[in-house]
Amino acid sequence: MHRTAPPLLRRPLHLSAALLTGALLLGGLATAPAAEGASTTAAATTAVRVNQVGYLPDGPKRATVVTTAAQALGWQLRNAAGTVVASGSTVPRGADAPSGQSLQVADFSSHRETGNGYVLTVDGSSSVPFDIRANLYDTLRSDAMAFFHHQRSGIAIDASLVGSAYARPAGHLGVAPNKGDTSVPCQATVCDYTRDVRGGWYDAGDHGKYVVNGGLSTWLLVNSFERADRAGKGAALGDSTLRVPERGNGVPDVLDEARWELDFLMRMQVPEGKPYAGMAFHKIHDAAWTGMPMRPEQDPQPRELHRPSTAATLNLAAAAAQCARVFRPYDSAYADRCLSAARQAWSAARANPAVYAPDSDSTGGGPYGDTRVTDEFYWAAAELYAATGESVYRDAVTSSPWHTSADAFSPYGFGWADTAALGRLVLATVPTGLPAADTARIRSSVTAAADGYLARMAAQGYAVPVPADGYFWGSNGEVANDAIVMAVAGELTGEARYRAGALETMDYLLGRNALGLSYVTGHGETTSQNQHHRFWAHQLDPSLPRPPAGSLAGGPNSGLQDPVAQEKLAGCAPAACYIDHVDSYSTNEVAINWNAPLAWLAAYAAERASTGGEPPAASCAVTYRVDNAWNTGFTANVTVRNTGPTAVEGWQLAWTYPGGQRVTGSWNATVTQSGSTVGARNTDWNRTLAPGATVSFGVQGTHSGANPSPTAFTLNGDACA
Ligand code: 9MR
Repeated sequence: MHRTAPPLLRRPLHLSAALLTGALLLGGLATAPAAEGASTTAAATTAVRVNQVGYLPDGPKRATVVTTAAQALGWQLRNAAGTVVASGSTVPRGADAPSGQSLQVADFSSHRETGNGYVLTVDGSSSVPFDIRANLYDTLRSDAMAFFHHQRSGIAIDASLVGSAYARPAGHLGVAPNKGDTSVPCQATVCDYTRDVRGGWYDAGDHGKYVVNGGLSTWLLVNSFERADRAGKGAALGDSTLRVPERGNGVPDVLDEARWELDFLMRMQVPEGKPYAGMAFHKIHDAAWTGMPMRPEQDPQPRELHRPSTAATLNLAAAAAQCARVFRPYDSAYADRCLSAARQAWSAARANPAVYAPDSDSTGGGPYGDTRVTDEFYWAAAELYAATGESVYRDAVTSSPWHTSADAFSPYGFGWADTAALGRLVLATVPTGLPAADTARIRSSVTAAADGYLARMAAQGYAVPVPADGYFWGSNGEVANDAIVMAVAGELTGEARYRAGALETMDYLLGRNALGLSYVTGHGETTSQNQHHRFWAHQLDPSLPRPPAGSLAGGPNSGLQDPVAQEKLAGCAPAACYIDHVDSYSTNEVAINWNAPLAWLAAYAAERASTGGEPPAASCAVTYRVDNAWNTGFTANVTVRNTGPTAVEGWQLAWTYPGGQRVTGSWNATVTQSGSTVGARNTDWNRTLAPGATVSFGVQGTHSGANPSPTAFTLNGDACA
């Protein structure tokens, strides 16, 4: 099916017949027959579809009921003891085009009491049990982030971090039978030298490493940290919070994980003195598709570098420029290295603006073909401008058609081939020298896009932000990407409906959907568990593990682009075109660009809201002492004590001045003020606040008349005593 695309909008996302043939090779040649008796996921057992993990106390709580009834039905919410704690009536929604089902919606958002084992009953059908609790997403945050460590190439995956079932030797370090990735030749005619392109993350269920997708996924992980940090909650992804080998190095763990890929991306840059210097090779993968199953270190195929592309070069530029900004407080030398790589990539892309990766290049790896790169130019320019403030990048931003196009946020979401929205997100959230009116316009475009997603959710029984014809390869990633836009709109406006929208997409991914299935392994009662992967291929070989908890399936794909989907899913409604079979790579693969927005969203949802929910116990105490005050000025000393049980790695203290005071200077902290709100952030040398330890810093300011001291403080977003 082809859609008509406005001039700047992405081409239709369903593949053409020619490409489909190529795409079939992705797994078709690679796949062994399913083991005898291999089962697919059992059909959903209940008509009452809920988020199987549960709901946040202060979040929306809706369920969808599959029913042919036309009139409203009564619903009852029971606690674990079986007592009805809330009841009400459903709202009939009628026929739902994406799912092909007739639906009603039950809304129990007003029930905020926490507990485990709630069950929602409608018309004789009961949901699976679920929880209502504030720490609902803590585990998903670390599991979804851990996916990237599992996918690392070039390093042993250690049992101490992942458990013995998932431990494996390093893949593609030049140890037989591997033939890569320490000295990889180009495909014939592409280059006459070899490159060391070790490391990075395997893209998905295959062993390929693709710069386009790697750049996007890295950007999303780093962006998840940036977003949390802006909210004063970066510590949740800080050092020693995730299962990564770099724990304890003083750098937020999510940035350590991103760096593993950033290092690889920079290794993919064509060296100086060679043709296309500064560009990035589009991808490196096996010369021919390997069979299933196959652990990375057992892959005997020759590895090859494929021709550089403008799109890959610009994805590298964007991710590396973001690195320069975000890594600077932790490692300025690395930030410099990233910036230099980003600048070189940008220049090389400008010199070679139309080197396109073809869709036909799909032997042994996926194509990631893209023949429209104006949006990649826009995204890279936005990041380079945010990193440097330089006019050359500002001009590239403001002269891009994507800077003013109404299509920067497509109804089909952003993705590896559609990156204009990422440029908008950068310019909306990172302070730049753009005129205030321009920034306001960009921010409005984010909220307008979010409103579009909310409107679509409101019109659908399962509250999905994608249109009925938007269920293509990786639709679950698209859903999560849309949620990111809503979450950022919430950050920009403070309006609760955007957070609610972002959280409701989590409901969709975790079970409130056409199949009543959680698409995330290990999170929910009935979950995907046979995602397409060469190592986690338990369905093909029972001695191998299933995908680890926190792995997101690609999701419903009405394109049916693999033989299993074609055989089993013919005639499916778009939102039901999914099968939990290891060979259905077009509906059931995992991929870094789908788990990255899941991890982003899980980190967002795991944050405790400032109101509602379970108030966390205070783990800090603050004294604010005015040392000197004169007519219009004052100095004050602020002391923060960590009264909690764990070290705080990187702190930000925030307060509000009640008397119009303005901060004019500070020592021992970096202090910024916006309106009456003040934020004080650690310096490089006092960033660690051990349990029981204190840190003091000073501020100088002005006041007029009274100089009342602030009375409430938050440390990394949590209230202090
Ligand atoms: O996510 C990609 C999807 O948008 C494309 O339609 C599809 C076919 O080209 O490829 C997907 O990406 C796959 C990549 O090519 C190879 N590694 C696995 C990826 C996820 O299926």
